[in-house]
Amino acid sequence: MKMTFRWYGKSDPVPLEYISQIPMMDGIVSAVYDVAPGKVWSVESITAIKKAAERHSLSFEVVESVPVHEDIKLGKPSRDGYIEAYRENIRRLGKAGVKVICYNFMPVFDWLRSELEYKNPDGSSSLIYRQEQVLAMNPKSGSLSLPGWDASYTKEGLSTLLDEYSDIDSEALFSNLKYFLDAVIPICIEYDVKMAIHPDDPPWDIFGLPRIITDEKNLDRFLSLNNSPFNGLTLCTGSLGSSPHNDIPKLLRKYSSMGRVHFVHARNIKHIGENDFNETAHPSGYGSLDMYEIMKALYDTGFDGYVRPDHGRMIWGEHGKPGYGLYDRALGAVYLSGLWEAIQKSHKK
Ligand SMILES: [Mn+2]
Repeated sequence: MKMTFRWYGKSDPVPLEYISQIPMMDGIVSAVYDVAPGKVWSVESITAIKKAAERHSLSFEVVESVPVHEDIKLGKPSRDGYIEAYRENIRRLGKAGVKVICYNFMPVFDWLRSELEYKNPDGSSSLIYRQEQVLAMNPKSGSLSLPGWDASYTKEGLSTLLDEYSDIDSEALFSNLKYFLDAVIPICIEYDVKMAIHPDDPPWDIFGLPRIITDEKNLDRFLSLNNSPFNGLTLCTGSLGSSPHNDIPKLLRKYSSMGRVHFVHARNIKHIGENDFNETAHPSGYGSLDMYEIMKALYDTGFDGYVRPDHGRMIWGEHGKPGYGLYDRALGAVYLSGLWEAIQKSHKK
């Protein structure tokens, strides 16, 4: 297990020096953030991240994310050009020593929350999801004000894009995903870079848009779209775990023993309703997920991939990128490493 920490590049309020001071930290997870989806990243930009990380004795072996252009998800004829750009990014990242690429295949919207600074009774704040509040927004009417979501679309642009998705159901999305995988996995094999899809967050359809990386049945189907071990998962415990129907330690045990889990986002959430959840501190006692069982599932299956803490709360007066403060993520990282050490030593007796 290698412990990592997400870093948003030079504009990240958390400097690499601070990340390197977190005990038991191995490396960063980062990306080139100033290039539009579907375009090729410059070798210079990739090398700059690697060199900056190495100056602080951190590795840079995981990219999150190389975004997938909407035309690929829609299966439009223009997808082939965007896929070629993606293949070139894999080659360049592989040459720079990157081992895992995290990406997602969610139509239009990435992760969704109803509030980014929900005040907890202890004065900390966290990201919260209340289905009713999210569904009360109508993306087509321009009343969409989803917090944290990149509002780079104009109202008209978003409306057109949503219309294009009206023909895309989950079957079509699976088929477009297979087309993408079959084109990129051979390059991954050649350059020793593993693809690791991130589950949909939250893992259910929203605004009439299909979401397919949601549960065990669909994860099985996803992995069988392309059976190469290079086609794998970013198992985000908080994303899949926001559905109470997903048994996270069981899923981890199953897919990690198949060698198909390459990256883990280890975060806790608390169910506060059928489709509602709050993001909590990492330790098991604070949320609905048993983090000990999660780390144990990884240990027992010989997991040697990457783990990172995820989100947590904003504490100690920190103001930062929602979900990506330094303090609570650092506490999460050390807690997870502590669980790992305890599990490891209890096995050696
Ligand atoms: Mn995640």
